[in-house]
Amino acid sequence: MTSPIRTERHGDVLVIVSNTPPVNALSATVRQGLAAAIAEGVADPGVAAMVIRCDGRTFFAGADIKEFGTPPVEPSLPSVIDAIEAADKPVVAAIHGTALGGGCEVALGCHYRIAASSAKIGTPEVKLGLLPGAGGTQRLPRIAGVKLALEMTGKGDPITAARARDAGLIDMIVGQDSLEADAIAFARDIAAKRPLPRASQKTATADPDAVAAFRKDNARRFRGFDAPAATIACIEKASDGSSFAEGVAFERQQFLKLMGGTQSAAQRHLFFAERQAAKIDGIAPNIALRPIRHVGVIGAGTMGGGISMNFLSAGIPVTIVEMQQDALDRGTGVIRKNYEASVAKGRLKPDQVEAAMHLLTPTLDFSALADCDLVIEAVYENMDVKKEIFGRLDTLCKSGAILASNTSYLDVDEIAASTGRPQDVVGMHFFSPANVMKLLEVVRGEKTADDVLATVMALAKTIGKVAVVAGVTFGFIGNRMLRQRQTEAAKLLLEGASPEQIDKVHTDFGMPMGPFQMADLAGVDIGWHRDPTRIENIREALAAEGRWGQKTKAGFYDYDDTRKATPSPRVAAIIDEWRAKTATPQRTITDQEIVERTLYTMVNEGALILEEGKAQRASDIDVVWINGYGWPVYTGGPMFWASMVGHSTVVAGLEKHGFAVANSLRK
Ligand code: T1G
Repeated sequence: MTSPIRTERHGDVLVIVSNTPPVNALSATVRQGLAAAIAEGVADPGVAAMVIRCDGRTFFAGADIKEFGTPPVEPSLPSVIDAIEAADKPVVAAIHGTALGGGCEVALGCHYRIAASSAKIGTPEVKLGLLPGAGGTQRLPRIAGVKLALEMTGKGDPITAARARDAGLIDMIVGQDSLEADAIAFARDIAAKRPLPRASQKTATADPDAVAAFRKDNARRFRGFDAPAATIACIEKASDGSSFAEGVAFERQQFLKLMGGTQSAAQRHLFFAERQAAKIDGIAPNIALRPIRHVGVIGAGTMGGGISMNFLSAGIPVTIVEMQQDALDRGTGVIRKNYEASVAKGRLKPDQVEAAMHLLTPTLDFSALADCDLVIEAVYENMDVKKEIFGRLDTLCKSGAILASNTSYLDVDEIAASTGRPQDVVGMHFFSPANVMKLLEVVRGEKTADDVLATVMALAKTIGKVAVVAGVTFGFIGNRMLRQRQTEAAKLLLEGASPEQIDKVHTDFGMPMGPFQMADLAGVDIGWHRDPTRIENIREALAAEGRWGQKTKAGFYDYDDTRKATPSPRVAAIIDEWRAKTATPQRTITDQEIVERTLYTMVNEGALILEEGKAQRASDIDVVWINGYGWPVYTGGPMFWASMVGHSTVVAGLEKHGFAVANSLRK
């Protein structure tokens, strides 16, 4: 088998090239090839310096994640990097694309690093529940200091080549197209320079204030995760006077502990699950897509405005339609306000806001949608209104236009049937706030054409969304499962649990909030029939009293001016009234019962959704809950979590409470 590593002599410079599509992952054969090439360069008297570079779209994007959990194959990455650093001739890393994880560590093992101006460098291991396990936690602070090392390894986001140069991580930035030539020239220039700068021989200055501040500033972000604390401990070890060897030994120990843990298994599962979700079973990956150059949005409310921002931010012109001028002005005003808020947070520049707003055409004229390639309807949830709109779009829009509904649970096939072109109709279920939430449920109707589905799935990536294909079923994937949780939560209230107890089980589990905190945020009056004289359950009793949630400073909780929630004696009284009214026997509800009835039932519903073919794969359901509902990342999503808990345990928990169990969970 030919090695993915080749060497090329450019005079007295040996260029070591990796060619391992798609992202030059540092698999066993790559490591073997690298070790052999370095040995070749060291041994060859005609070689004065070496350059390591990669073909394809990127420098090494890290260890091969697919190899994790399989028996280790020599040489290990740390030993390859140690060999690079120990070489008695300069080794220059020539970086393009993204030098990530083990790829960044290879670069840190080199004596010099040059990068193309668009390159990025980073240590994203923490996003896989790991830490840089090939010397990165020891070399990075020795070169770039404790503060930047904490940020890079603790948060996992890559930094630009310019920032890396300013931090001393990159020695020179060169043009995108001249990387190899400039690297060879650079290597030749420094070939005779000694001593060789080896990161392992540098020292990192302790910075306890930075460590303390980093821990404090990110406490909320790191809640529940194991990897950040381990990473910070390694950075501290690198700057507490320990030797490099002691630091690396500590790093290895921490790394192996995380690698063997459930959190990393969960986060690695999600890494591949998110990439898998983009694939549509039964449709060729190279199917011709429909061009989307102009998007129409119907409704300038919260959802319509947020949806429009996604396209504007991606440079795609949007025509937004409303019925009333004041509603239109309010909607476009909110869009600008949201953008300006991003400027205030330093996430956007003012000219970017103007560029985006320039692409927006607000109008009261529905016929302005005639030439759109995609029209997204985002009006309130009423089937007759939606069918009327799609009927008008059918006669108005050009042939080949994609007609999408942002409904969050209505029947997309019924909507499609109100047109003469159901093959062009699809659901695009955004999550609120639509300009922020990453999830997009793409609802495949019975007649939705393959190229329509594929076009929308590809478009999702363009607008920075994680898209998942869902079938037509009430509430699609996410909301259908959520309904199980909400239904059981309401029953548990009647039987003896309190909103606080139920919510605490969910927040302890790692959810951002529990069912009742979520109801108060979204609005207790959502879906309410608005008749205060007709009260059929606790929720309607609250709504009838104007307890609509945070917006009225009273819902299942009472809220002060800072929106801080406190348990409500009035709600406790209402609950007691309903317990009496429904003659529901009271009993002590355990936290475990709450888990079984509110989380296991969601897993069960997920299994039914799969059995009915309304989701392509279990991992898609995990992607939905992680990106749309804040399910804790370190558990991998409901279906992965259930497999870790054990299906037999889940089945037993469901049967204990008399639930009909999905067959697939019994397997
Ligand atoms: N290992 C194996 N496969 C990988 C991979 C990796 N590191 N990175 C990407 N792939 C696959 C991916 O599954 C997909 O496959 C294809 O490549 C394209 O990826 C010791 C422990 C580089 C920014 O965390 O962030 O080093 O679906 O769709 O959007 O300290 O991939 O086509 O079959 O994502 O252009 C650390 C992970 C590893 C970086 C490109 N490295 N990769 O994004 O393409 S741990 C990472 C990415 C480590 C050391 C430790 C991104 C990308 P398929 P893609 P993209």
